[in-house]
Amino acid sequence: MSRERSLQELYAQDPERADALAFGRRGALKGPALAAMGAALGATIPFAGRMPEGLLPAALAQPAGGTPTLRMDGKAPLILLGERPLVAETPESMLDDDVTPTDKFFIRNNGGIPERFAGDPKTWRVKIEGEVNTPLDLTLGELESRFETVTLRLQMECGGNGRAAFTPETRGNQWGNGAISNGEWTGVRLRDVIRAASPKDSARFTGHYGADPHLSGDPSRPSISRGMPIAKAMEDTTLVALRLNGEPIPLLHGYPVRLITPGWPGSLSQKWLTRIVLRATPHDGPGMGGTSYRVPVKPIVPGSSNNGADFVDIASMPVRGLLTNLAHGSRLPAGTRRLDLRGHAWAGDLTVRAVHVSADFGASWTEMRVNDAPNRHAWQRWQGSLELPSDGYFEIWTRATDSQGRMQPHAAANWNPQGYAANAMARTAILVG
Ligand SMILES: Nc1nc2c(c(=O)[nH]1)N[C@H]1C(S)=C(S)[C@@H](COP(=O)(O)O)O[C@H]1N2
Ligand SMILES: [Mo]
Repeated sequence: MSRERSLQELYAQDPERADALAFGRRGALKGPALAAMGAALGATIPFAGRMPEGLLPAALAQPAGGTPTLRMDGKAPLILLGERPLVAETPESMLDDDVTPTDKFFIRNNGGIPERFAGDPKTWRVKIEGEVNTPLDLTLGELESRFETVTLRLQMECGGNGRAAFTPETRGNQWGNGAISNGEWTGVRLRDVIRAASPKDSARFTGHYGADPHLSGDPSRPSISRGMPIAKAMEDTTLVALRLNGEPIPLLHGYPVRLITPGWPGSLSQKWLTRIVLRATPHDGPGMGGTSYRVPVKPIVPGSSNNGADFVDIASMPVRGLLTNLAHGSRLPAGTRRLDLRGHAWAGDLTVRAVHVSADFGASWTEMRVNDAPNRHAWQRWQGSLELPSDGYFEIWTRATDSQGRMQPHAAANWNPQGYAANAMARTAILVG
């Protein structure tokens, strides 16, 4: 590992020399340069001959100097991406549980964190208004007594998950693959609440409001206020959630009530929920329109500027799989030839049909077993084993396929200015011996 660091250090100090050492002048890793890099990694690279040209080994594609860590009561040591607003990512190896423990939930705020509601949570009010015949102003106590309560495991993934894979870099939090959670949520169905308000025929979209203050301090500005087509709001897995993993929702995650809109960008899961407006036209709050949570209909030139005119709102998130029982950068004992692997995979509104793993830079793939989800919109467990030919440096590539046959690409596709919906396959570097 110390020799691995030495090439990383060389990259930090003298990137040109490091590149020449690792890749040679043509940007391909070959001959003596390859041997040099194998030595720098502290290992041979048994499948080096199958490495695509110009591929930067995942072990080296890490920030020099490490990443800052969140230190907070009640939260695991997540990767701290920003303090104002507070944003933190879950390392992939912390996502091994079937139900994500609350302390391991990633954190994404766009504004401040509101004061904890001091009153009895049953007296918090949520309004349903707009294109309805019977506007509602209900306390949480009334919500719970009027509507059926359900408990479901639901994936919630930030629209920017995987953003760090885009080239050129896009603006926003540089998420790896860990802006995903699969909690056990208890609440009432948004559908039942909307029906109780007797929506008019003109009610075709929602708009959501929460109690978090805008970073500017201006009380009239929502920090984020997104909305969705009524069909998604009426799905029986879209919840007005009151409990997470059997407990009141922690303040950071929306206490005392939030939306959970699984399978679509996490920004539709409004925290600290105060109000839902039904609308005849798409919502226009902060986070709607332009290039916000929108992707090009036809691919655009990566790095080009664009006002989002030919963009569409992201609906269902794309397929993704994670390897969760082997951390990136793990070192295994010499002689290890069989890896027992497991992880999770999900595909927005769809299901996952297959997960394959490769240890030879994608030249060959081994199919894993994929379990059914316990309920719609929960992620799926996959597991299986993989043989290695020798000691050395390997990358385990994990690639999921959705129920319509779409696979994760090798690199982040459909570049867009704000870097949404990147679902490049996961790469986990390991050293055997
Ligand atoms: N009120 C409010 N709700 C919000 C946000 C926010 O900033 N304010 N962020 C959204 C985004 S972008 C995501 S990805 C999820 C993150 O939820 P979490 O912090 O509980 O993981 O909350 C969503 N709901
Ligand atoms: Mo997000």
